[in-house]
Amino acid sequence: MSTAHQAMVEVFEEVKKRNPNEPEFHQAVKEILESLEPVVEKHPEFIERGIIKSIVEPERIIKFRVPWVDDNGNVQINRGYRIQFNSAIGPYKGGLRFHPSVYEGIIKFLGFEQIFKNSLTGLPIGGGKGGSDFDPHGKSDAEVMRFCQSFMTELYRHIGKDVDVPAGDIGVGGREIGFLYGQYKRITGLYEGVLTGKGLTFGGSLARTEATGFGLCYFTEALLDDHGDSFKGKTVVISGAGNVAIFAHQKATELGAKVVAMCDSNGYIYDKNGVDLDAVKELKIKSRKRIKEYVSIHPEAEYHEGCKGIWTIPCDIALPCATQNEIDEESAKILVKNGCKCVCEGANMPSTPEAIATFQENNVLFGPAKAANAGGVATSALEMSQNSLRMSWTFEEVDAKLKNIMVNIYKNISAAAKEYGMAGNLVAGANIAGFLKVANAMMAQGLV
Ligand code: NDP
Ligand code: 2IT
Repeated sequence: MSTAHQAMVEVFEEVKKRNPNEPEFHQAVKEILESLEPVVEKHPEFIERGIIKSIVEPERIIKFRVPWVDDNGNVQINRGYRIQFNSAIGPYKGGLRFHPSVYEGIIKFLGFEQIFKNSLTGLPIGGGKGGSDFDPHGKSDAEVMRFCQSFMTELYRHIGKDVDVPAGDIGVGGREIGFLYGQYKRITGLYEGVLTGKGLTFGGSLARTEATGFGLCYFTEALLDDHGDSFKGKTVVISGAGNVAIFAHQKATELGAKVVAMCDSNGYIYDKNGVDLDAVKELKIKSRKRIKEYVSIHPEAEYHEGCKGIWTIPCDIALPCATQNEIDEESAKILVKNGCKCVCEGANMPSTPEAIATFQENNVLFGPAKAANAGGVATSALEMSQNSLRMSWTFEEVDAKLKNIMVNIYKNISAAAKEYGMAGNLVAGANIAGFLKVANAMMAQGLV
């Protein structure tokens, strides 16, 4: 057994001991440590100077009570989190997730992955993530507002435009960011770019709403292009029907593909004629309804309860854009059997380790989340720049920068994989390229 391997195993054992019952965090850490073995073989100083041990430990974890009153006058108590994971290359940056499944382990895995993703963007942003076990489904706008105000009443003291800049994630979109921003401004009196994904009338950036889905398709197109292929004429399955999924559909379609299936947390729709995006936008963005209702607009389409079945629909390209671990080994095998040639991750950690191994063993082109979905946070960083300049760029300017960033991410991770003798393994390439910049910054700054 090599010393590098032994050292990584020891760090992983310590992570499991320190963070018990957090399987998602363990999963994210294990993948990174495995990818970094060849790096620490070449650079033992990353072990000797404690960089590996430090990078898996958050700089700070903030955990707080969020009391609010529902429309019936009942007191509700939720739990809020902000994990400020790593500030070596810039202020903490990452979304807030409001979903009943949120607990410390989810925020920790997301915050940890965010360090490497943000590094890959090439922009000066550290890694952080936050959220709550609050479920916005079925809540009135007034309830969501009271919840957001209470959440920010604690969070405001921990964030700031040069300190920590939260944004959206599952369950947190334009409405929630607006309420959070209003409360921050009210408490602090500061009109500053403390959140991204803001409305266009108060400091938001054009193309931020579209950025993660568009960026995912720019990345996928770069990967396909490197293999002499493109989206043109391809059949695509996209899970989710939220912010990322909707704009992935829009861009994939613009690039010549046909999207035949989408889902929400209850079930999936299959429309062999191509999913009508305007209908999905109307249902999921405007009316906050269930995707099931798509079939009342398009009776020729099918609706099936449960999400897993979406991966049984034959496709050339799969873009998981819903949630973590949504593609397991069984689903991956079905995708491969049905001829799927490319999987790029819009969601964070949507494929289990076994699913990733299945894709790699079968030569499926695989774009990992840290790289493929980095367009959202990259455009958030562009929003921060515009706020600092007190200027706003046009949609075309932001979109062109986004595209350039995604193509560069593809080139950089591809080159890193090759440099470490794993050509084509973009999981390793993303983990290594993302790590090196942060690790070098940590070394230069000394023990902090
Ligand atoms: P949204 O809340 O806008 O949409 C999430 C979608 O996924 C909804 O359709 C939701 O269904 C579905 N979904 C959520 N949880 C589950 C579940 N447990 N099982 C099945 N379906 C589920 O979130 P986003 O589109 O912003 O986020 C989607 C993914 O992309 C997440 O993994 C997020 O971390 C990641 N991401 C988001 C970025 C962003 O900029 N927003 C940037 C990078 C990554 P329902 O409508 O029923 O709730
Ligand atoms: O996972 C992610 O990168 C996001 N949810 C976006 C974070 C951000 O700060 O824009």
